[in-house]
Amino acid sequence: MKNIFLTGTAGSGKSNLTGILSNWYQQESKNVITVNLDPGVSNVPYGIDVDIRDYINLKEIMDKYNLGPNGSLVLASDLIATKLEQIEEEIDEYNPDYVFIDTPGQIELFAYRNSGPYFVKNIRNEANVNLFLFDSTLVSDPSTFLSIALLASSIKLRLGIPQVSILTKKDLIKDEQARILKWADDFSELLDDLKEGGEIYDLTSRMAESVVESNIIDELIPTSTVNNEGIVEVIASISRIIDRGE
Ligand SMILES: Nc1nc2c(ncn2[C@@H]2O[C@H](COP(=O)(O)OP(=O)(O)O)[C@@H](O)[C@H]2O)c(=O)[nH]1
Ligand SMILES: [Mg+2]
Repeated sequence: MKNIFLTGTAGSGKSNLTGILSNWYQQESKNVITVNLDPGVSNVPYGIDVDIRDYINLKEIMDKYNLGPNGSLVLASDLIATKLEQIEEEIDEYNPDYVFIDTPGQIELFAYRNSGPYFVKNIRNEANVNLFLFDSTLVSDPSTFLSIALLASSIKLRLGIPQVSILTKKDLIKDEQARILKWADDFSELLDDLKEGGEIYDLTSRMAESVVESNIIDELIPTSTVNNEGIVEVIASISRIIDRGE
């Protein structure tokens, strides 16, 4: 099985894109399933095949350990790794070729604690890819763009698998799109627009240069799940990595 993880800041469009992409594979008669790894989610816009909430119950954790909503989410995220075997067994019943794995809204709970990276590194796979989502409503500001690009690098470091960068919700931005794509391509453009002076200039210029020149972002693919723009490009990118091993 080939695993496609979706990561990004809360609300960046992970669940929406999971729905659209898994549907596309289904329509192409591929053997595909979806896995929800977010123990705290209440509604998702697609049919879930394997659900972490069947193994981890947030309400039970709150009651049992006397925790508030935040504490129980942290504990629930830490428990994800302990359910790997059961999740794998359930996935195996479908014998899928492609598995779309929607990750928790709070990316820091998934990527910066040990459970998420453990899950990613140890789940059975012929190939893995991580789709990292840049929310276009956030990254049209240069300083936020740089911050999210650093987050993308940091996720790559934590998960250690090939990564595709996606600019979501392109229908919500207009002229800004061209600027954002320029920043992803050329750090001097980003630096110009940051207009940072003084003591922070040295920091931002080094960060911008390392993030852009290291090709962490490589290509930023603009998408919209409202009109399905960019979806074919994302699928081509996934296929290059997991089907052709590029
Ligand atoms: N306009 C627009 N809204 C989107 C798009 N993708 C997601 N959204 C909205 O953004 C919000 C968060 O999306 P969701 O998929 O739940 O994000 P997640 O927290 O990363 O899983 C929802 O209200 C979605 O309807 C898009 O391409 N265009
Ligand atoms: Mg979600």
